[in-house]
Amino acid sequence: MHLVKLGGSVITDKSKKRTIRENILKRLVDEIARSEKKVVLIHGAGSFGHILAKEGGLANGFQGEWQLEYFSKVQRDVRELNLHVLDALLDAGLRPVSLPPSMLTIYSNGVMEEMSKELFELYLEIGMTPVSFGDVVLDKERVFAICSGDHIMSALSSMKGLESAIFVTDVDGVYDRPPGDEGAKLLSEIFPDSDIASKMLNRDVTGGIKEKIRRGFMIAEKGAKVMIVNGLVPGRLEKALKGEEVPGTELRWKKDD
Ligand code: IP8
Repeated sequence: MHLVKLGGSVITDKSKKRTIRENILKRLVDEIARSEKKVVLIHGAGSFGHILAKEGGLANGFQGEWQLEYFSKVQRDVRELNLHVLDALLDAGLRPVSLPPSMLTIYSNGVMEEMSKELFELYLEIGMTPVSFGDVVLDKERVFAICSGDHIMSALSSMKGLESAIFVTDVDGVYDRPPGDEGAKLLSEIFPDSDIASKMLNRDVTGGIKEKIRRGFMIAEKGAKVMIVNGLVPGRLEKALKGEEVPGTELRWKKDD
């Protein structure tokens, strides 16, 4: 089976509140269906979560009662996005089932305590497509926390029979220098001790790609193939799922495996 995370910046327009990129979502979901692979699908929150979560300061936990309204609204909005994803999957002939993190996990000081893999495994076994997504969840110390899709990816990395984990983003992968710079080269693979990985993992870069790389290596350590691919280019996700060569970056745990 395969874990696929559709990034929020791919399936939504991140700059406009609650705006879906309908055609891209539809195409990516069709690619999953055409691959005929067993997939657990995770999606990010994009403009259905991040804008309001930031306004409500939800990432830092409880500071005042006023934030609870934001907690509710963001939970509501990411469910709306989830319904769009479920509809797209149904249209593609798959049988999705939604597994919201707020009902599967609890956090402690911003860290996920545990997430049951059993439900995901059982739904897959009966031929359904489990779908989970970035959400706002309860936190024992901070009252609430943001559970990102990347957290869910690594939490599910010990699922039975995991072959690959694919992070679908709006870039080709990891570059040897900022992608806008002249001569920047796409790296086809990186290792935890690569120069670029340590640069990415230090504080100088934004949370998004850094967290993906950190989580990606956690999954690679367990033995699955981990890829970052560009979801804006048609066909790449389908090929990656089928194990075919695609431009992108593989996150490898060791040089000799
Ligand atoms: O888009 C974030 O999930 P992500 C979830 O996977 C919220 O990072 C509610 C902002």
